[in-house]
Amino acid sequence: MKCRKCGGTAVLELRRHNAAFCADDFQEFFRNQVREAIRRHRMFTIDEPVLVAVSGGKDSLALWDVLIDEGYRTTGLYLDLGIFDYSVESRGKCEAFAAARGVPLMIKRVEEEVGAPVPVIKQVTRRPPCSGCGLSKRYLMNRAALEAGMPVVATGHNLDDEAATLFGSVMHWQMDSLPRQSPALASTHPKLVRRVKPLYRLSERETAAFAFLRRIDYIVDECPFAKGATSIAHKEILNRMEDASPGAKHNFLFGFLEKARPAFERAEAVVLNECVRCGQVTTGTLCAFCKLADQVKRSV
Ligand code: Q46
Ligand code: ZN
Repeated sequence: MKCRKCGGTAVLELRRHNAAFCADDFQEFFRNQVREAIRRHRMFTIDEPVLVAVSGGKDSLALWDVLIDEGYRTTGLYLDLGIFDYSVESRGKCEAFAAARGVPLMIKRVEEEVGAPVPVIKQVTRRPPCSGCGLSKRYLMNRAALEAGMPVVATGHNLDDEAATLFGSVMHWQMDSLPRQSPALASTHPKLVRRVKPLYRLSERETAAFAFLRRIDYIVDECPFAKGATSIAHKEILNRMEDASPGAKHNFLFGFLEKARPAFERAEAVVLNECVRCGQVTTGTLCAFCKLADQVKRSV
């Protein structure tokens, strides 16, 4: 196998691009995909500070690595979910990465912010752990960015994540999630920062290869609650389709973004209010995060 760029020995074959690359040219390919994502969706400019949400996994640390090397002014945000050893280890990876690269890392503990860690929230709400966890993460990312005066939060969602989310939304025809499925969500309220996903053009396998080649020390174990998640089942289905027909995932996601998504955008915009308690954005009067915190407070 030869590198498409330089003709040297290739280390990675990308079937969906019908190409193979050597280590150096693969890294350049990877960076180019991130640059293209940022440019195409006007995610942020070189003058804007970017809050990078990091979990300690390969995707978010690979993203942070690229953005630092591209010269962006980044701050990491690690949300400590209080999920046993997984959180202890993943926090350690983020702290070590930030220290080695000399970049600031902000840490917020869900236990402090909501009143209990994710495993307790799961018990209190009797809902799947990812439900309270996801809600808390979205809320805290936005609030942390606002408080720090940063206009944008970048997350490490990759092509596989995005395709699996889209698959799940389509399976249940979730009409409110479909228009929000985008690599870049604009700020629609002064208290909502932009949310962007600069890795949406890159597969999980590609971010793993990049993290390996860059010698990024990341947490390999998944969150223990990820096991039963439907998103994993959706990823498996999509992987089988990808094996049979390379590019299937890409076509599914990009076809939606380019052709179908506009049709799902709601005619009338949702009215956004400020939560009477915390002032963050909600469609009601008390936001879902404050309701969750109340529920936790009553039970622990
Ligand atoms: S951390 Fe939280 Fe994920 Fe764990 S509990 Fe679910 S949402 S799986 S990305
Ligand atoms: Zn609130």
